[in-house]
Amino acid sequence: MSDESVAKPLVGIIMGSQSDWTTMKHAADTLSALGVPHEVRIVSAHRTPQRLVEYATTARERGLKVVIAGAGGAAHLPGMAAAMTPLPVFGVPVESHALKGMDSLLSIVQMPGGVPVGTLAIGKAGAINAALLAGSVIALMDPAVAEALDAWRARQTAAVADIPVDTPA
Ligand code: RP5
Repeated sequence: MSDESVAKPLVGIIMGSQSDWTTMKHAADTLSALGVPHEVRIVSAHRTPQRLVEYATTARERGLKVVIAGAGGAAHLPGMAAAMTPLPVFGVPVESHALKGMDSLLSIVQMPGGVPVGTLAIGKAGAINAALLAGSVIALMDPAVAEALDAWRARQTAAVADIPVDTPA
């Protein structure tokens, strides 16, 4: 289930740039694997500030339950989104070229008390985990998603070998 064409989206994935999509696609793919309807948008805190205002201030009334926001560099998107919606916001620091995502991480994680952003790891792992956390929130009210999450974890466990093997250098 990939987008709003199938069901009303419960999770909104936003990102600051097209260049963030290779990272944020992992969040979308993970939500699809869990059967969580979601939407994906490019919303830049700096380049499209009015689009961000519109998106964040209408997110709850449009039926979204969680927002996942990915950005890199001076990554204000998750924090600004959190400032304008009461929904849980999970922030994904995208790996920047100059500083390898440390700038993104620190920009997202150091929110002032009172405006929370649940900050994940830099890059792909953070995008996947943001989607799993969003899935956990949706699972509180949707038994099918709870079952999908259990199955996802069981598959992950089953995929771990007992003994390591040599791999080509
Ligand atoms: C941020 O600036 C975006 O989230 C992106 O990670 C970074 C670079 O954007 P581009 O210059 O590649 O569009 O706003």
